[in-house]
Amino acid sequence: MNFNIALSARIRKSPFFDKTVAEGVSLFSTYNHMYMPVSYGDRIAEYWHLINGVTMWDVAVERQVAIEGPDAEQLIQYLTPRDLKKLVVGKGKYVPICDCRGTIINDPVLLQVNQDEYWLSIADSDLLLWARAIAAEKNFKVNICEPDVSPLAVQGPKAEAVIAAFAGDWIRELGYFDFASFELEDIPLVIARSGWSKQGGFELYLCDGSKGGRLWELVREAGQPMGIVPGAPNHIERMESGLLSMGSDTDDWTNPYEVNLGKFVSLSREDDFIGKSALTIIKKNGIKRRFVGYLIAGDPYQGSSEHRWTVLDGKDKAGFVSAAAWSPRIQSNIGVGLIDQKLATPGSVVTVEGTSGTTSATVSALPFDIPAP
Ligand code: THG
Repeated sequence: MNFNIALSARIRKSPFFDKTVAEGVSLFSTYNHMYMPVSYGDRIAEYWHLINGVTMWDVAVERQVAIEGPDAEQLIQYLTPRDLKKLVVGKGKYVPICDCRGTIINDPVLLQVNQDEYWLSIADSDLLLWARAIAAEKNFKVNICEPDVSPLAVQGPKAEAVIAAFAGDWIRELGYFDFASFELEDIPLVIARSGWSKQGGFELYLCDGSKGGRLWELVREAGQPMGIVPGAPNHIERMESGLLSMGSDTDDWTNPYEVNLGKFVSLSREDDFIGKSALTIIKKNGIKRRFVGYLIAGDPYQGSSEHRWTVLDGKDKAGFVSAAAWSPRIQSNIGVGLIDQKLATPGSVVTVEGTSGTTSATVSALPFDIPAP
């Protein structure tokens, strides 16, 4: 292929953009109408840094939808099937959001930052438009905006040492998904123990975009002794860990039960929420597809997951592979995707029509089993 994607004002830039360019970012995707760094040239090397060391990621594309006002809690509860009665300031929650058909339209991390103020740290869809429309139609008293907040993730087994080096040892006590405010020099941050990997780590929510460059430098310096390198959400590790990539793995009919998020749907709630009646019927009838892993035969796959690959059961279409890559720890090509429920049992053998030809694949549970090194 011999083309580029045009840089235009319509596609927004992160406060860390100039730093990522200076660091040699070589591959962008788009996400929430922004450039999103996905590699600095060697995604396998970045994978190993994430598994064994520590990496820093510009994930400012995880935009915040801030909802504040007297009806903020009510709106949030109406937006998500998850029961948030026990939510408190300082504890984050993963809150899938569905439309009235029970289709997942976003899977944000929710932070209650104050009594009447919530941030939805969103995946790639225009949740702000949805939330504003729902709030207006329901006459909820809320303000909804996209604040100047941009997450920087520090992920990997050595991430805690990096964050402690500049923020202090108190961060070691932060529980999973817990967060607190912090000032680094004069840079306002929210520090959370979270991130889109299963290797452990933190997210620094930068609350003043003009200080992005300085924050990048400070984290880079603090991480020097631990060998920090720039990286990005890693497609190999996320597949191994079974983390959902909304929009890649989901389509216009994907419900939470299909993608192993049924535990976040509380049909027993007394109050109504968007999608409740659809999800009740889906639960009663049982799901027809399931999100699974695939162990895919063939030489190490080097390409990108530009399209979904068709999965066949004999001659019949049985599902798709939404992303695939070579896993250095499993020593096989792996993929994830939705498959007919009758084939979702680990061990089922199917055919995959991949970019480089037709091959066989074995269905695997998620997360994948990682052999001991
Ligand atoms: N961090 C922040 N915002 C985000 C993401 C993030 N917004 C977009 C995207 N990622 C949202 N998607 C996910 C998907 C999975 C998880 C977090 C965000 C996740 N899941 C854990 C799991 O599946 O094991 C924990 C779920 C739980 O038990 O609560 O971490 O990464 N700020």
